[in-house]
Amino acid sequence: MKKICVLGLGYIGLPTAAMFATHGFQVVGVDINERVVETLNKGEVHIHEPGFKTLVQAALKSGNLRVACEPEPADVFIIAVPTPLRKGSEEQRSEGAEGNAALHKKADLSYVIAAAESIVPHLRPGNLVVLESTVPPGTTVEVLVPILERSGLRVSREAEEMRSTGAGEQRSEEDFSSAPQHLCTSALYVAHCPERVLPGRILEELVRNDRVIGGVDRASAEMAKALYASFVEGEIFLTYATTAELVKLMENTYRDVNIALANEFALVAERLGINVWEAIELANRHPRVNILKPGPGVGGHCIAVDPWFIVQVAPEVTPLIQTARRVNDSMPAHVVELVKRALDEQKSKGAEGQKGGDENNSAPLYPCSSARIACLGLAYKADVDDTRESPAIKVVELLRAEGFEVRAYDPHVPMGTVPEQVDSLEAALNGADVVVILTDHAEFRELELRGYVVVDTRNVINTHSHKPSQGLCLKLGGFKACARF
Ligand code: SAJ
Repeated sequence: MKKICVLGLGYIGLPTAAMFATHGFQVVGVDINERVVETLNKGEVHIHEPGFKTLVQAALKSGNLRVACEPEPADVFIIAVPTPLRKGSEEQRSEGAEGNAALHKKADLSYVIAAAESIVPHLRPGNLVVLESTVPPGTTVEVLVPILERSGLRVSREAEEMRSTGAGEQRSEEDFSSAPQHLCTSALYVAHCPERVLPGRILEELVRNDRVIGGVDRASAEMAKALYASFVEGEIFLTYATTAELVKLMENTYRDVNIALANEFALVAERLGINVWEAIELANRHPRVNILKPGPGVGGHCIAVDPWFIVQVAPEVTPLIQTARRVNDSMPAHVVELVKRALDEQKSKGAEGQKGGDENNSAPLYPCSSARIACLGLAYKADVDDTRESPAIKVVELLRAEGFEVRAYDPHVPMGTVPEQVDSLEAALNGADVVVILTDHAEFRELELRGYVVVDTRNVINTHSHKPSQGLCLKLGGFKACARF
């Protein structure tokens, strides 16, 4: 039985380890976080995702999955550790072609490097090392392979030729598959096999999605394909490692740019006083148009991060990608503007009937310090507990900085995530001057909020089915059209 050592037991490493363990492999899952290892050893799971607990418990019970804090010798090593943006130096300057300073963010590869270094003493001839973590193009060949070769083992001559000539970058799949195989028994096999699963549907997509596997040489790609074919039901496509790295980043960048376009359309629609949600629905009736949804911004550990990994390797030629990131990052501030507009609108509505109102007073109609805002949703998207890069958290922080009294509620997110968090919907809504819907959790989709002043950033309030009443609903991207409900 082949032995696999999986490094990193997070959203990707844990289900991957469990999947291999339930498909006949002997797996040791390694995490540097002792609490994660303790939790798993107790049969508990630290990640909330449909089906996770059952799968992991089955894998542990079968005896094929063990968890540990240190790696150990194996036939295959799979690295599935985080690659966040660098802290501290988040905004880094680079000089563009015309000398314009561009600001961009860079990948923190320290976890990948540490994981790779930790397996060096255990590497044996014939081992396969797979990098699953999302990384800037070139990382497998230029960062991972040199670390692994400290073991004294070498990748094949073919891989060395491809690396030294840069031939890999120009290779089509056809060239790649006809590449010669100069393999000797002491070879080290290395591949990049990026994950593509959607949080909320991880287990299903792990099995069903097509996979792209990039080898540093043909033999590495083939070895990785044989391994993943044990549970992947989708098609598996082979290519060069750097191509696979770029493919993964292109997928998420495509989505980020599309969402940025939707967000820009939302701002345009607000100026025009039309409803962008209706406009997008109609535009998407065109057979070749698929505009995604606007919202409070883009969160999660992937889409808000990965486009920067492309920018990092080619800042001068990626103005579109950089602009899309900034458009999406600017949305939380826009949500705060909508909250202020909602307060002003409500206040002026109240003031309309009052004779002798102070017409010369240009101060905001509603002083922030006295307004209480209920924020519904902290997770980055519907029906998950994940708050990484969540635009909802940014909105809470911005509202706090403006001096509003904030109460945040999210049925999926553990208490204490933000200081303003309350543990019930009632506590959040009680006395709220404005209710902001930031995440479209199932629990919020059927909410009865009539009578409240609502800012709906996710289009969950059906304004058509509500009769006019005292309430007010401002929709992101539909400012005037959905003004009252
Ligand atoms: N969002 C919008 N409008 C939309 C769709 C999404 O504002 O129309 C926002 C969401 O609210 C969320 C963010 O974008 O804040 C990202 O959500 P998502 O569901 O689009 O994607 P992720 O980050 O959960 O997962 C993505 C997926 N990539 C693609 O669909 C191309 C997933 O398949 C990847 O495996 C994952 O990134 C990853 O790990 O890279």
